Amino acid sequence: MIHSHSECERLPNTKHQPNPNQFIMTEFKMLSTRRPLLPGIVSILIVAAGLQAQLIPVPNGSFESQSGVGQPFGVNILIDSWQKPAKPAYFDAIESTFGIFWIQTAGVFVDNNPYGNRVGAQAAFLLSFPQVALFQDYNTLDWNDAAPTHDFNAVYQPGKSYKLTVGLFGKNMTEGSQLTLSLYYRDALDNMVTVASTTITYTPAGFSTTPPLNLQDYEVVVPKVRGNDAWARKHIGIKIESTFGYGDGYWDLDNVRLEANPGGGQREL
Ligand SMILES: [Ca+2]
Repeated sequence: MIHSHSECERLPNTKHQPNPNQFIMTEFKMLSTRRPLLPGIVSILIVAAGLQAQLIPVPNGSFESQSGVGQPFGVNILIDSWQKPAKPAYFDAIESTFGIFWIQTAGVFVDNNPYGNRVGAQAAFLLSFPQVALFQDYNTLDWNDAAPTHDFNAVYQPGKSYKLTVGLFGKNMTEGSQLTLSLYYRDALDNMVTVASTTITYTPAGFSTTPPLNLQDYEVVVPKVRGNDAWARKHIGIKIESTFGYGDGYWDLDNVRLEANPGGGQREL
């Protein structure tokens, strides 16, 4: 237990006052005397809790907002908490030729033709054009943020490994279309630098549309972070990107989960 300097200073003042911690400790000692097994059980519980995976909340990781209720096709292209990349130059021609706007290439939708393992009422989609993406880190801006909210506030802590899991399904795409899931950090120049990634390749057989439909979990794992890794103590970023395709189909996704795992008991500071 590490006490801060101010806490140490405060201790003498509380000496002659009722001290709740002292009372609890006294009670605990009495219990221990009566039940000698208890301290052993307590230490086992502490060890078990220390090794459990810790879920890190990902804001709007279930794509429930903004709601698509009442919108055409139940789709809302305004996604809270996630940022969309700027329109790439190649997409100007798509906009003028096909009338599809960059802002429309990703959105959330009311899942009326449901995936059995969807969470909540909505999922998200990315059209299979290259560079269509959703990403989120400590400093990203969603559609109506004037300044970063810092709601997604997680760092790569030395001694822990990290796992990103996303439920995915691909539909109607050219075989070989690809989506990449990444965990990244920002370097000193604010560039996104990938720490680990997983690329999923679409095949009709791999994503059979014969009911019942279920999203398939894909994972990205960052091995135990070491203190001298470039990403150590940097904020975690999540990116979901259509990396190859012709825009002829789409990827559906839901239930973005991020967890930290204590890495085998050895701390590296
Ligand atoms: Ca959802």
